[in-house]
Amino acid sequence: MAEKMEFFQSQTVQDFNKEIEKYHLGPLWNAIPDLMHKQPTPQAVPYLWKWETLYAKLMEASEIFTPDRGGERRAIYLQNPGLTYRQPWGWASTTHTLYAAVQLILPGETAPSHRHTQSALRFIMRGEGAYSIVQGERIFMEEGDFLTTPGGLWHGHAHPGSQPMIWMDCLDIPTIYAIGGTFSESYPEKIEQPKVPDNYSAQRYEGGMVRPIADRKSQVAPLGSFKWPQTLAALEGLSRFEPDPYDGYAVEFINPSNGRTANPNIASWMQKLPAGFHSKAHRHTSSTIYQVFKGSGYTVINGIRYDWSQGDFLVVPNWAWHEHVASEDAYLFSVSDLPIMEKFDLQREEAYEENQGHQTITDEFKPLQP
Ligand code: GTQ
Repeated sequence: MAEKMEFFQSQTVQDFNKEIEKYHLGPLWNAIPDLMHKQPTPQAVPYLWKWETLYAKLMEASEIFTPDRGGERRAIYLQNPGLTYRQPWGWASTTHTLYAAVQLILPGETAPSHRHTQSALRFIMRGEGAYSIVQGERIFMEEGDFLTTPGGLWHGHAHPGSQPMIWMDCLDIPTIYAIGGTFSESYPEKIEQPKVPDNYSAQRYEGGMVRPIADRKSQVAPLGSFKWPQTLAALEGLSRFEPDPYDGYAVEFINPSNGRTANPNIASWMQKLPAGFHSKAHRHTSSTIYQVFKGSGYTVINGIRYDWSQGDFLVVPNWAWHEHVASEDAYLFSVSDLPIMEKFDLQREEAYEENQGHQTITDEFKPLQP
């Protein structure tokens, strides 16, 4: 070992490393420990954004920015402090693979139709009356609804209702950027016009887990929105039985025509943690962004306690130990890059074996307030 260190620090090696740099060449012997470590060493850090901050900043944004002025959507994204300045133009995404944002649309506003290769999904946090138009279907949104807009589909939003609406966006922007797959274009008109009846797809799936026979053929997004009452009913049925030791009562939004995740690159779950539930700790190669839809509790990530309540967002980076505790009945919406990891055959999971599966809490996270 010492001999090895001596070799790396020797003048001959250091001079050579410097010398080849001039020719845009690099010595593998220097790089390999940082590139091929024993296990994932995430750059994203665990982090929590409070609802009060997100709400306050969205409201401030509404005074200086409209979808007509400047950009096209009033969205504020969550920048992981561990990724800041590491990405192009100083931007940072929420995890190394996914981007999450909160978007506010006011009555009378239109966010123009466009399409891009990035896949998107939305989870409705507050309000009602706005619609998203996807594949010619006006999908009216209500609290707790989940909407999927896989890459390549035209989508725009408009708000004929009467109260502000806020939802969570999640897209695979950093992944598509990293693999050089970015394409995007505006719709020729401001917003696409309806081609099918309003809420068409949700009506076709009103019964839940039965599909119209036409949907035996795999389609990109045969069901555009998953309504909260159906998701809740699924969780109520599930919660008559034993919870999963790590995730409580969790359901995944799926594409009914092929059984895969509703969004091809992003897994989305809704989970119920009943009051008093304390999960076991585990870790996995996928990273997760949680949105606290209802309730309160805390999550211990790598020994640090993150207290959360309604409206907060929490990031659990890849390969981080985590366990959840619910103080009152809690409903957590979450997104993860599991489908991306699965495509590379890299999904792995490990249980925390010590101390009956519970971490020792060494500190508490202090969130920033507005
Ligand atoms: O609403 O279409 O947060 O295209 C980022 C990109 C939202 C959207 C985002 C988008 C959208």
